[in-house]
Amino acid sequence: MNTIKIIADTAQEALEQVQAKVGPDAVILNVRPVHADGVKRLWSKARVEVLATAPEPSSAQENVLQLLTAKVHQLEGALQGSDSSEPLPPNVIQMMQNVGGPQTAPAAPASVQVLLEMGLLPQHADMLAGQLQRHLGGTRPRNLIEEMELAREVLVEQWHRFATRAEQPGLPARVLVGAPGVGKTTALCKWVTQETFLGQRPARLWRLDGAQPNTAEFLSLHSEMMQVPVERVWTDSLDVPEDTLRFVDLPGVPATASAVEGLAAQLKPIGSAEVQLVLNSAYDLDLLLEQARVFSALPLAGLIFTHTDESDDLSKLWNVALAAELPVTFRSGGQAMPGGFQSVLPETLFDQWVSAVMQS
Ligand SMILES: Nc1nc2c(ncn2[C@@H]2O[C@H](COP(=O)(O)OP(=O)(O)O)[C@@H](O)[C@H]2O)c(=O)[nH]1
Ligand SMILES: [Mg+2]
Repeated sequence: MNTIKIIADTAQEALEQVQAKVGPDAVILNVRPVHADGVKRLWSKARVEVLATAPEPSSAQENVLQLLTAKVHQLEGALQGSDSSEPLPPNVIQMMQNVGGPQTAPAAPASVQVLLEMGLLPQHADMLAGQLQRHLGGTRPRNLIEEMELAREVLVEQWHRFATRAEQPGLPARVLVGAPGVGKTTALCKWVTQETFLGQRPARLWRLDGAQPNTAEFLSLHSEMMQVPVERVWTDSLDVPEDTLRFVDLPGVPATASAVEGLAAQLKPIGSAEVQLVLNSAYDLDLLLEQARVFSALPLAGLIFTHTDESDDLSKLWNVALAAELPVTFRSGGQAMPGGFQSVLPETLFDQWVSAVMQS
C-alpha cells in the first residue's frame, strides 16, 4: 500500500493537498497534530499531519451465496462418490454433517441449522425458523441456497425494522454511552473526524462530566485541530445553527441498573438525542448481551462495535443486535483517525459472516 504523508498548517489545507496528490477518493488513514521540536515548541502552533492512501481497486464482489452453492455442490459430489476436483474444507464438511445430524432438532430448516453452526444463538434461531415458516407458507424452497437467501432476507428485514423504530426526525444530538474503556471517546473522535474533516460538515462537541470526570484530553486536542468547538457543560442557550452536528462524549458507567439510571438523568437536559451504545467486540458474548440488556433502560438508537481489529467474530454482532432489537450502526477498529470507522449494512454484514465462516 502506497502511503503519503502531508503536513500542513490547518486540517483544511492538509486535506486539499492530499486530494490534489491522491485524488478525491483518497482514503484518510490517520490525522494527528504534530508539534515542533525543542524550544521552538513554545511559540509555534501545532501543525496537522495526514496519512493517506489511494482507494483499493474495487475487486469484483464475490457473491457469498454463490460461494455457498459451490460448497453445497461439492458436498453433494463428495457424497455421491464422484471425484470432486477440490477437497472440501474440513469445517464445511463438519458443518454439513452436523446439519440434519441426530443432535439437531428435526423441525429447524436446514438454513437455520447452518446459521446455528455459524454461531447464531438458539433463541434467535427459533425466531428465524418461525419467520421462515411464515414466509414460506406451504411451499418448500428448492434447495439450501434458496433457503439461505430467504433467511438473509428475514434477518435484514428485522434489522431494518429495528432501525426504523429508532429513527428520529431532525438532527438529534449524537450521544455515546457504555462501560468505561470500551472505546467510546475513540469512536466519537473518529465519527467527528469523518463528518467534519471528510464530510466538511459543521459540528460541535460536548465533553461532559458525569459522576466521574471525563478525562478525554485527546478528544479536545483533536477537535481543536479539526476546528470543532468543544464545550464542557450542556447549555440550551447556545445558539447552534440547525445544520450543525452535535456530538456528546460522556465518561463510561458500569453496566448496573443504578449507574444507568443516573446516566438517564444526565441525558434528560439534552432533549432529543440519538443514543448509541458502544460495545467492545473483543468481549465475551455473554458480557456483551448483559451490557446491552442493562443499557437498554436508555432510549438507545443503535450499537457501535469497537475493537473490530481484535475480534472478527461477526456472529456476536448479529446475536447482540437481535437480542437488543437494535441495528449496529458502526464498526470501529484501531486507534487511527478516522481509520476503520464504517457504517454497517445488514446485507453486507450477513455476507461477510457467511464468507468468514466458509474461509476459516
Ligand atoms: N485496538 C483497539 N484499541 C482501541 C479501540 N478503540 C479504543 N481503543 C483503545 O482503548 C482505550 C480506551 O479507549 P477510549 O476511547 O478512551 O474508551 P472510553 O473510556 O470508552 O471512552 C484507549 O487506549 C484506546 O486507544 C479499537 O477499536 N481497537
Ligand atoms: Mg471516554
